[in-house]
Amino acid sequence: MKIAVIGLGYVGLPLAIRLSQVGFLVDAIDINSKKIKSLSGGVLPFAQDEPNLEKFFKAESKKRKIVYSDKFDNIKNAEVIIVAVDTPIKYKKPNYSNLLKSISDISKHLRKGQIIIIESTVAPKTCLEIIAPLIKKRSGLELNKDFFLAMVPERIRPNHIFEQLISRPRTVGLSSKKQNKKLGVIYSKITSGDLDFVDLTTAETVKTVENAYRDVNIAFANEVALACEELEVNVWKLIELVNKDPFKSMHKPGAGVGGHCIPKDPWLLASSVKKHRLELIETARKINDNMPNHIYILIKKSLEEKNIKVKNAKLAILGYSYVGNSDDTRNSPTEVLAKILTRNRISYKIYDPYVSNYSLSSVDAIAKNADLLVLMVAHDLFKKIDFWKLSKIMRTKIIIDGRNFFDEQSMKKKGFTYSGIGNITAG
Ligand code: SAJ
Repeated sequence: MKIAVIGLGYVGLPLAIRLSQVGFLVDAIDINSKKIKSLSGGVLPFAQDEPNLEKFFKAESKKRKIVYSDKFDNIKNAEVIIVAVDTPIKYKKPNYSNLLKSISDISKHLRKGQIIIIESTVAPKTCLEIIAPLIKKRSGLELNKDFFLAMVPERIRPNHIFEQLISRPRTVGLSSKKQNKKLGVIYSKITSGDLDFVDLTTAETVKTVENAYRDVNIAFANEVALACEELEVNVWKLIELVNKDPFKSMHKPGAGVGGHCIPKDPWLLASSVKKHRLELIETARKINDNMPNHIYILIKKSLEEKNIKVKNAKLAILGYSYVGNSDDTRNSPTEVLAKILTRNRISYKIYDPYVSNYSLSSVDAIAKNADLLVLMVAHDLFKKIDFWKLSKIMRTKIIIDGRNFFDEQSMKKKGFTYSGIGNITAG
């Protein structure tokens, strides 16, 4: 069976590789010709440090079962077409421009009997109310008569892509039960996890709700952290004790919620629910989006306690990607903090070993003569920082820990004034 994959990003490329691994012929399509040239030449255009991605990519390239192309002509030979293009939001509403362009391009070459699978995250009812009508309009083909539609939301996280792709359960939404068997054949080869067959809208809602669930839980942890700062309780100790109850599982407060899933999917869900205001979900988004600003408040507080004028301060910021040990900077909380600092004309330098724009520097270089070091991203590499050395080159020794990453006592022993999200030691 030949399968086409449209959109070769963090989801589509690993999926194309996985499909080849399990024996399918794959037409891997992306409109970015530079990316296609790189892939066809055996060079990964991104995420080289994703575990196994480079190894598996090169192994499958040798088998020559994946054809990389920036053209849609070949999809007529595919039995199944999987769409994995990005579906960002703009002003809290879905921005489907890439998705609809892909669907239109696919429709031009669609033939009877094909199945289109959407793995991109979309708002509930998008398949039935936007995608299916667009396919009919562009191809003249009828849903469930000439073509079938499926919604199988991706469930992978950067740094764990293949580990999750081959094991996570998948929700398989279908326009017609007639395709259960064929989708079952494909996805049972991709993953050993359970396959749950549902309708299209249920599948769309499962994906957006699971990320809204995570966002609300993170927001709860963040709100408790703010309460703990006022109560002068260490939120990390508090969470450890709360989670000793087997029925509790508090998430981690932090310097912000970034990435391409969590900040976006709650708004996709909310965009489809018209009659009921999703107050808790929308409030959670506001709490999480405010965390970089809260870091700024902690920075100001720490500087003032040392009688350092904020406008004269020099800051060193550790980490720019949205999550530890990743080069992915989408919705980076550090980007938000940097904008706040710039707006307040505060001098800062950023170092992130994973992000090319910020990897040419070093911890020492940004810490030299700095007054305050703020950790925004929990890169394992930062565990190796020599704070004895930093204590000699920084002008003032202040640490703001945005991820409960450093050991408070160890920092204090080295002469640093330490505070962090949910952990404000008096004075
Ligand atoms: N974060 C917190 N506190 C937490 C967890 C995360 O502040 O307790 C922050 C992170 O620092 C990051 C952001 O939230 O900035 C997102 O982190 P994430 O761990 O949720 O990572 P994502 O965005 O890659 O989430 C994906 C999601 N998977 C899919 O959308 C398919 C999410 O549903 C998964 O739970 C997550 O991966 C995972 O844990 O696998």
